[in-house]
Amino acid sequence: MEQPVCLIANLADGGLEVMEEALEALRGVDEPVVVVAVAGLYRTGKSYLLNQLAGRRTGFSLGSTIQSHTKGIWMWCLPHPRRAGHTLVLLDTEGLGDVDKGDTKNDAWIFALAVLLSSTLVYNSKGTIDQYAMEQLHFVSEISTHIRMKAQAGDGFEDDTQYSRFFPKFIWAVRDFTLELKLNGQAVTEDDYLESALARRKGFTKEVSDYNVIRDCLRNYFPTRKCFVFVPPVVGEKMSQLSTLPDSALHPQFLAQATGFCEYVLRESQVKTVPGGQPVTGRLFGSLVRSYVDTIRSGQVPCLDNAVAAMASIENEAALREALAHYEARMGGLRLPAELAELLAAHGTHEADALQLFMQRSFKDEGYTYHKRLMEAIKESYGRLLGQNEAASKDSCRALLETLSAAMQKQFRDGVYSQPGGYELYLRDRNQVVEDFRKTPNKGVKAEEVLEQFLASKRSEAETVLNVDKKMTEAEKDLATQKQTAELLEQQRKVAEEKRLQTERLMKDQERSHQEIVKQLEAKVVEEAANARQEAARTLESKLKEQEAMLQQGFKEMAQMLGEEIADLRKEITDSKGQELLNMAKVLAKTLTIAYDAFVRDDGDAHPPPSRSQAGERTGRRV
Ligand SMILES: Nc1nc2c(ncn2[C@@H]2O[C@H](COP(=O)(O)OP(=O)(O)OP(=O)(O)O)[C@@H](O)[C@H]2O)c(=O)[nH]1
Ligand SMILES: [Mg+2]
Repeated sequence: MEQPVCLIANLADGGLEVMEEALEALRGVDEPVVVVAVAGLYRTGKSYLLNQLAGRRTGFSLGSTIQSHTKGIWMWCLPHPRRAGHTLVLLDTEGLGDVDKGDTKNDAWIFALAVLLSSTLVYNSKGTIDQYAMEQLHFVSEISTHIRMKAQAGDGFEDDTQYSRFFPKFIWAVRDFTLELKLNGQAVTEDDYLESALARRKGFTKEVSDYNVIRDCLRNYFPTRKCFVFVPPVVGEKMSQLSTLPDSALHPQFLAQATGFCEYVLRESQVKTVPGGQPVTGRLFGSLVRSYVDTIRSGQVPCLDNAVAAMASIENEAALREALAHYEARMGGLRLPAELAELLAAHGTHEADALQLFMQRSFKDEGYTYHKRLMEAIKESYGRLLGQNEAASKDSCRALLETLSAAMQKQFRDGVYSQPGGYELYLRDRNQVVEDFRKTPNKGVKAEEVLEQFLASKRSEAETVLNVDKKMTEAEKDLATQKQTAELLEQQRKVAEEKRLQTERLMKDQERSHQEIVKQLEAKVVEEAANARQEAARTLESKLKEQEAMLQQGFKEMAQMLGEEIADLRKEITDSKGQELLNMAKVLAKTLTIAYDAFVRDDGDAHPPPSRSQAGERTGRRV
């Protein structure tokens, strides 16, 4: 993307609108995305800082007046400079607190979206982290009215302990910071500075409680925190021409600080994930944006679970279609009639590939609904193809027999066989046709059956020739008739054998298909369990840190509460869920396996069962 585009427009009436152009661009991004959003008060150098992160002097538009400049949320997708195969998505948000706008509700939505969409959230402010700066972050303490985790919270209260699992890393960027980083005469780091600003106060007065509430929320919701301070990049009037100035004109300390900030953000920002640990690609990111904004527009509070479910259903449907199209395209490339072995081999390969394609793309497929639908669709398509292959085999065998027996047919019409010794001649020619037919390759799965029908249809013809053959005695004629019956019975045996072998192969292949499904399901289960464990492990680590800080500051009760959350997380991680799921996968694979016996009817035809009337016709057929 050469330039940033508007992702979410902020309409004059305060409503939000997702821009189609941006969604279109995201649809083309199949890579996982690392999303860095910057939010904060208006006119604090947010857009400028993001351009630094993009490694460009221009990009996100800066304003040089006192008027708020960026409107809505802008997006810039760039190849990630540090991680091959990843896309860096930078989100520039409209400045908060613009008095002209006077709409704090709209501000709250912008902030909530920045939280929901990013994997790293940079909060930008100017001066120092003082009480005023903290108060500007009141959106954090109001977040539970703007973001829900679950569609239905049990007791009507949002369980905000869950936020920390899914919220982004939090970075506080303090601009125009000109003070010395010292506390009580001791040099401290930027992170110490932030943590000291977030320290709780003891006491039970309203002032103390107000003081603590934002700090508690910040610490609890954003367990991974970092602080960067920046001196002013230039002094005086040059500030308004910042984007045109070369690096050499900037304060060296600012340059060093900006480099440190960019290094950290690019190195530490994670791929955006959603509950369950599913990595988000550009395409999925687009559907998240759409789902959140649509919910806000409808007057409701965006809910993570709902958005992820909506995103999963879109993606699973697409995964199903993609996998089926792959299977059908590959199977459609087969030349019919094909021998069964060739068909089975192709089905085996393409079914496994289709499954893999589906597994790679699908996620949160509750009840394996989409997986089942895929298997059903493959089964239907496979059944159709087996039927087409039989029809093609029948057509080509019939055409072949017609060609091979054309000369014999003419001789019959010309009365060549209606003379003494004609029957012997007739038999010789017919046997030659059978021999030539058997020698011809690529006849497909119905060769013996069509040959049986051919021979049966020739029986009355043979009897006519036999009856008029004056050279043969009545006893010889009886013997010839018996021989013919025996030959027909032998041919019927061959047909039955042909069918038996084919059914056996189909059934054997069912076991192969089953094993393939088990293998792939198990791999998926292991991957999903690992994602969930990683998600829990990350949360555990930060909760432990927080607990230690609370103990050090003497807040035993809070540390105890954290202890309960920590115990739950530990249990979640060590749970044998993985094994349970593996067992479930095995059971499930059975229901997902194609039952090939459904393809094999009484008469051995390999396609979906016929209607009742058709079935009657068939069973009524006698040779
Ligand atoms: N004092 C100061 N000014 C800066 C800094 N960085 C950028 N500016 C200037 O501040 C003005 C606003 O910068 P932007 O990056 O547009 O600020 P913003 O926060 O995106 O503003 P809004 O989009 O209106 O919210 C521009 O003239 C910049 O050149 C900084 O670190 N300190
Ligand atoms: Mg801006």
